[in-house]
Amino acid sequence: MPPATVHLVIPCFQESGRIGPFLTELCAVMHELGGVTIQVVEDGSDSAEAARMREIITPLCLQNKHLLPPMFLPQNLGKGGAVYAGWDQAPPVDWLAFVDADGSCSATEVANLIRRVRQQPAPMTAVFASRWDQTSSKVQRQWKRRLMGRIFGTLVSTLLHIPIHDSQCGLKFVPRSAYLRIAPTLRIHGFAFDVELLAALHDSGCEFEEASIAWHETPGGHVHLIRDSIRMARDVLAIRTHRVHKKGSL
Ligand SMILES: Nc1nc2c(ncn2[C@@H]2O[C@H](COP(=O)(O)OP(=O)(O)OP(=O)(O)O)[C@@H](O)[C@H]2O)c(=O)[nH]1
Ligand SMILES: [Mg+2]
Repeated sequence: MPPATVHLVIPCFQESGRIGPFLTELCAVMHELGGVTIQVVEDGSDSAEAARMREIITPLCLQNKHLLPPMFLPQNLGKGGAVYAGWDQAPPVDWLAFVDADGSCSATEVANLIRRVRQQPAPMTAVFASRWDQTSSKVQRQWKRRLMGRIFGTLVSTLLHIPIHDSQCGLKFVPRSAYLRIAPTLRIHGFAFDVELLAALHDSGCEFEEASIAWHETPGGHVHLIRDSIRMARDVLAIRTHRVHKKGSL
């Protein structure tokens, strides 16, 4: 039987300075693996940035059939909005996935997780990469981000009663059939979109599992530790309220 197919979206905002080496490596590794399409979704950066992204991606597209032409969104939707825009236009694959543009998670790690999801007899259980294994020398993050990640993970699992350690890791795989069922209910497009995605999958009966990965933080991140954490915490509260209204209780 041919391996399960995967459509891998890379959400990008102002990433021309970081994406080149990672995208090149990803194209090579996915070519070896087969059955994977990759698409960059450029999330409404300015026209100069869009031109720089075209300069990087066009030659790679010519060399790599499995790298689809990039999608340029007319305005900035947020990371979740870009991921969903890519997933909504995906070819009819078995798995939808996204990975961060900065290469903090290497192409080899992406391939490892693809091998892992392909072990499922049919796509059933969503797989969320996790940087939770604090003892692992494979996870290199600034202590501030590590701490905020812990606090946020505890907030998510406590408020939503969903056992997860790292809801924000930038590599996730979702069975396409499960996504299609919940897509009309998804409203959060910012950095907390993963939390709503997780809750919607959970409530729709789709199982999920966390998979430890290696992570080497790349400098130049866009997430502002205080400002974005406050926004994300507000989004988690909104997700909780919405769920309570829908289900009557948690
Ligand atoms: N589409 C879209 N993607 C964004 C936006 N902001 C950030 N991203 C993407 O989200 C991913 C993660 O952003 P990063 O800048 O790497 O975040 P970070 O500050 O390094 O945080 P961590 O990677 O979680 O430690 C990257 O692929 C970014 O391009 C945005 O406004 N829109
Ligand atoms: Mg990053």
